Amino acid sequence: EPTYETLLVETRGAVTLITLNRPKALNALNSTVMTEMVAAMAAFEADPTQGCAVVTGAGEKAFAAGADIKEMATKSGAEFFSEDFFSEWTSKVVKATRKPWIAAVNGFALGGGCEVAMMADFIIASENAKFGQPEITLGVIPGMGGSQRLARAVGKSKAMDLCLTGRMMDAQEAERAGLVARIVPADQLLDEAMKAAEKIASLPPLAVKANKEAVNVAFETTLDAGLLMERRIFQVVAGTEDKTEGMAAFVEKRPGVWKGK
Ligand code: CO8
Repeated sequence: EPTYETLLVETRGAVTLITLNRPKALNALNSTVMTEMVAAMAAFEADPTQGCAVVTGAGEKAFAAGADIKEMATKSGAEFFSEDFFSEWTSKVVKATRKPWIAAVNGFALGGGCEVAMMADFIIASENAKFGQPEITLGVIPGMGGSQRLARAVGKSKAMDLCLTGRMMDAQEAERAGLVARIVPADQLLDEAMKAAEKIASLPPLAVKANKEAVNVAFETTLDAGLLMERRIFQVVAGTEDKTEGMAAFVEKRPGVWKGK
């Protein structure tokens, strides 16, 4: 397995565990993290033995406390624009990844940290997780989806509240608002996230990709177009060998054996 400067990446069975690993900077996201995440997610996506990934943060304190402020402090507007700073999170980490990945949020998920968590297919939070978009306090706005994905996840009022005041919300508030799928005790976070990922990785892989694709359509289009897409995706997976096997296994009261075909 390749080694990274800012990530720990390990495969555990069919699950890839990616740990953001700059604990002294509360796992702040710099250009190296970005480049390495692109590589690690591409490797996960390309590896046929891997079915799901978990992304978490090193240390007790933070998932990620945002983009690296020290790196951004001296960058000019023209540099942000010419580099199209951090656009690859969306194009390469999110859009190019058809397999699911889970954010296991173990502490602060602020600014870019909250935004990376929202790029995951879902969030499992420890009870001490804290979410926020404090960019306003730095004289800027969210730049990796915080104004867009957060508004879609929790609605306009709470997204405005968080972006305009820069305050943090705790795991309970985030779960009530629909940002977080589940809250678990801090010492069980990784186990629970790995269990969820193992479950996903044990299911028919084409159906897994199809389910992810279908739910994502809901964020991109009208209800009518989305319902049509859902039927079409259903009709595609209904033609797989895994569908024949899954329905036969149900009738025969035995577990299915998946081929990914
Ligand atoms: N960047 C760089 N270093 C950081 C960051 C960060 N985002 N967050 C924490 N650190 C560093 C601190 O500087 C400190 O380092 P040092 O020991 O060298 O001084 C170390 O991590 C520990 O942090 P603290 O001492 O501050 O720890 P506390 O427990 O006192 O506080 C907090 C924890 C509340 C999380 C605090 O660290 C904090 O407020 N961090 C910044 C949070 C923030 O503002 N995040 C948003 C950043 S902006 C952003 O993400 C925009 C993304 C869009 C970019 C794309 C543009 C197109």
